[in-house]
Amino acid sequence: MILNTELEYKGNLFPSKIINYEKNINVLSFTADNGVVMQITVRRDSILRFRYTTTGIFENDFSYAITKYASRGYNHLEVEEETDAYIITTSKLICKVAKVDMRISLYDAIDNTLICEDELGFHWEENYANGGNVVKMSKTAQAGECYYGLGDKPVDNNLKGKRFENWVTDSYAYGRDTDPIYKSIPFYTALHNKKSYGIFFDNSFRSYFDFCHERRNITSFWAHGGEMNYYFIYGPEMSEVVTNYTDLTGKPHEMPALWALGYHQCKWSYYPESKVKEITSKFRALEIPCDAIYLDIDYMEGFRCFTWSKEYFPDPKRMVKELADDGFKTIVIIDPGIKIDMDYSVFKEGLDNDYFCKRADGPYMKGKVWPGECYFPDFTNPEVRDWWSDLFQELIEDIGVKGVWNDMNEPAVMDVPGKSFPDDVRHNYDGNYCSHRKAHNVYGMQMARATYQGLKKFSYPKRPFVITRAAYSGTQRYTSSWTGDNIATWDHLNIANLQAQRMAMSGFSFVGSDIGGFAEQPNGELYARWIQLGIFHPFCRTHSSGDHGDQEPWAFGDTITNVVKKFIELRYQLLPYLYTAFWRHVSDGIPILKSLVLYDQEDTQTHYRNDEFIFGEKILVCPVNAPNQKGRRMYFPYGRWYNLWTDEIVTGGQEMWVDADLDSMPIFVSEGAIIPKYPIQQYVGEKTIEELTLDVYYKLGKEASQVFEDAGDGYDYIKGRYSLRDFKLTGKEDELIIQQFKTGKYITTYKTFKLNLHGLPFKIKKIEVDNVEIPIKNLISTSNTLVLDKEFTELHIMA
Ligand code: MIG
Repeated sequence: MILNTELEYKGNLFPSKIINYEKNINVLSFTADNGVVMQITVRRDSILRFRYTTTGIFENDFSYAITKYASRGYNHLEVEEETDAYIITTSKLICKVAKVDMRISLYDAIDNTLICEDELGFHWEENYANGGNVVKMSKTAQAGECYYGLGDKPVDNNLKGKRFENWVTDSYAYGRDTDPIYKSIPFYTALHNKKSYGIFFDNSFRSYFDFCHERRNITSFWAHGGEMNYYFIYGPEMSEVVTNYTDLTGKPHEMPALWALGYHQCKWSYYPESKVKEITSKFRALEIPCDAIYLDIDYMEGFRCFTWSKEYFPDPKRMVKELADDGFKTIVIIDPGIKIDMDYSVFKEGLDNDYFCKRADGPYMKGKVWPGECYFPDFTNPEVRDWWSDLFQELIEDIGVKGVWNDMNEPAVMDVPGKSFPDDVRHNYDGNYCSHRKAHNVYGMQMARATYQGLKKFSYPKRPFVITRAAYSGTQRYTSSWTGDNIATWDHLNIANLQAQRMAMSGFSFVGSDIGGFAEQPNGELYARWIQLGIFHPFCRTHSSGDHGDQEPWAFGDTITNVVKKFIELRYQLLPYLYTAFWRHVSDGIPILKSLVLYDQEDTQTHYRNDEFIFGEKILVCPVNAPNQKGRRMYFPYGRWYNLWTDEIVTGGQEMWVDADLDSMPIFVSEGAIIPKYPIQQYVGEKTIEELTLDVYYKLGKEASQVFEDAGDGYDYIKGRYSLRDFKLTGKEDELIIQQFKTGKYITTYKTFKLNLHGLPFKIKKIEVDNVEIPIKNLISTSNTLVLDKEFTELHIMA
């Protein structure tokens, strides 16, 4: 049996001709002569789900990826029968089902262009070893078609020409092109002829995607078991494909606490307590902002989860409180392996209640991890998740820990072939009992979910904070994530950039890398350049392995410390901007980072770009990614861009050199943007915000910007206690107009805005606020800075 290739196998089986069609509201079933049934569910005008069974009977319809909150409903649905095909029409799509062999062709309903077409379509081979089938799908690639997405793959943005495997894997010191690594997100976005669609293959078995690698004009995907079950998501805008996929698999259940968007410092490991304090005090002494400090596995007693080392951390509650008084939130690691030890209550409870995973014939799944021999909770059992969530009570409620970091949840097991559970391990899978072949890719997700459940319960009314290493589609609902054990090399800076963009494109925005690299040690220049990139990643944390030397902002000499400080300060200034982007992500599924192709798919120059990306809606960033480079060439998307440092304007649609000494990096602001900024704080909440700075970038024409704020924690924002400012900027040759529409019941602490007007083409002669002229002396004319009451609704600045 050839499992790893899609075509070169003579045992492929195919559906035969359709002999029956039934329609049940939005579920259309087609039965072939040889018993294959294809079900098409019209979820939305632009989302069709395809399921196939070769036995005539579908499995219980259960998915960890799809959220119950996903939007449903369509405007139009019509099915017609023609001689050779059934034609399904919605307001966005036309789907043709060939009667002779069930092959599918999808067209844009508005202009009839071909979007996606089956080549062989659905086919399968019998899996005699395990039962069931290897289920396969192949589609014809269109001319110039490009592919993006697929989670954390450490490769260039455009996936064309490559093949990938989805099997969540602990990948210490992975590199460019290592595959698979920690996450399994079987979703990609395709683009051709200015139109974009996506495919989400919701199958948790080991799966493969081939983008014109095996055969030049064919894209295929297949899995080692389960159903051929995929969602076709039509755009035509790539941004719609991504937001629709995110709607389907879920947006984060809540906003992160604002502090979680601050800077985090981590190491394997900071211990004992005095070392932790030494680090946190140094941040404050050097005035480098930081919100979170991490404890890696050495804080525990013999690596037993939910315990503390008496020697290193004799009084965790006191320590956590003292750190909190200094503005530091303590975050601790929790792994899945539970040490086999009859005197350890977590182990005892798990054993007594039958919560640990077992092998096919009954013995426990025993594996070696940090604590020595361990058993592993079956997080796919809802009862186990409840139990697990309750274990966090002491840690969170009593000791005051603010976040939990789930590691090793692929699950990683030492000293065994495959470095994970063997295939025969049994899982509950929420009542859909199965082997590890099916549960492997969701195990880490379900652990993070159970952890999230615990943090949510015991942090309430504050917001939970969780980080996970392993993930399957949908994990973004519960947690943030990091990209695992990278290396302190320049190429890994590039990889981190690609992974953060790719994850954002795959519905999972709250992601960052181990800044500076986990394995080995960066030099100061690499660390500084990586910090510059890292402050633009939604999750911003330095982490490194202890045996490779120090990796704190001050570890590389004063010059580097100053650069690092400057950029972390910029992160803190941009917090309201990032928070607004996060709110757009949580409410509408809009990715926080946008690869250039996602930003402007019509510009073919963007299709193979890797380095530049859009942070939020308005800021264009390009990391400097090679040593001793005092700048770099980069591509500017269409539009006009202000250099953040000099206010110089660059016209997009071209590649250009940008100067960037070590203390700088290419950062550009889209013209017309209004960028909100907070003062620099050492940690979120250190200062009461007395004034909101608005950097206004003049544009001839109109532009909209938003600022979302709330209490920065808690759930009142859901009840309307938020402040949303919608700004409309209109620039004319001799006038700049800014209108403000405010909604929400939250009252921000500041009373005034400080407007910095960038790029005004005229000298200000007259200012009107809500139809009343104000004295020009309110203006600092040297810098075009103006302080105004925050409640203005219309501002005119005139020549
Ligand atoms: O086998 O907890 O990716 O971030 O510091 C290594 C120790 C286990 C791997 C994680 C890394 C963490 C480390 N862990």
